[in-house]
Amino acid sequence: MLLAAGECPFSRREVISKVTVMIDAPITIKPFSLRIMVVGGLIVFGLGFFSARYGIDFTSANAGPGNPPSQLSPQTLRADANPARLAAGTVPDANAPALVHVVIRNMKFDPAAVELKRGDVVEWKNEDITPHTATSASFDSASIDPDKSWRHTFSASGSFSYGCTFHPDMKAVVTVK
Ligand SMILES: [Cu+2]
Repeated sequence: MLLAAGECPFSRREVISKVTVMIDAPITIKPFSLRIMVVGGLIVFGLGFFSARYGIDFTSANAGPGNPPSQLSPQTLRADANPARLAAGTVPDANAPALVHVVIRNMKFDPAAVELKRGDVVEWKNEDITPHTATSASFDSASIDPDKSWRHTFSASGSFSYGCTFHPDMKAVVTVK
């Protein structure tokens, strides 16, 4: 049988019956189960929407009225972004101990004189290629290797002259008010 372009070898009736069989055969959803799927899908969607929108946690662990919201809920994220809480974390406390840095570089303490208040901490960082110490009558770092540091808390007021036991020329002072 010869066919012209675009002509179908099946009659119209044959095509309709084949397509109908293709549509009808594998899909056997009853109206009842289809309704359940639609309603169930809407409920799941609704719960998910309200959970995301209002931070409602439907899990049993957090269902109690007194329980705090879970860590990842939007409520927690909003609370963390609260400006007052952020400000409280960034405003420095005048009474908090300060960390004062002294760099040991080119055989010198830099700065050679630091002034702090009682309770402050001084950190000596050795940026030379040889070991140094920060040693006084009341504190002694022992050897601080290159790229290492050592900290000391000054709890008493006074003037503390110190130096490096390896290099007697290296002298500096810490004054505690
Ligand atoms: Cu030294």
